[in-house]
Amino acid sequence: MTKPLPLNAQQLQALRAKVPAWHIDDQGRSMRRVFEFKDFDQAFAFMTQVARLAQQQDHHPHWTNVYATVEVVLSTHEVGALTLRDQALALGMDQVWGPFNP
Ligand code: H2B
Repeated sequence: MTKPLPLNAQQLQALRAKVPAWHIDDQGRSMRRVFEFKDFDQAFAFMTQVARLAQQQDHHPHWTNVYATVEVVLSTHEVGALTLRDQALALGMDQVWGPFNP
């Protein structure tokens, strides 16, 4: 796979509009979202679905799970910045989240 490009300022603005629930750092290096579930079972079911998506996209989240909370940080390690790969994974995660939203 060819090396992806960091998102430029205009692309970062567009990304903010597409995924308003995510916090994007000022330098555009990473984006973060905390997902809160009903219980551990729901949190883990979400992670299982996202894990499959990440494998399909060959792009993987940095995440932690504590009981019903999943904290996610996305960044493209290869370039040390946000790229379209992070955008695609964030959009996918927001979609997976839909039915879990209490
Ligand atoms: N995930 C993330 N978040 N950043 C990467 O740079 C990355 C990845 N690289 N998943 C991928 C896998 C790379 O190792 C493979 C070979 O494409």
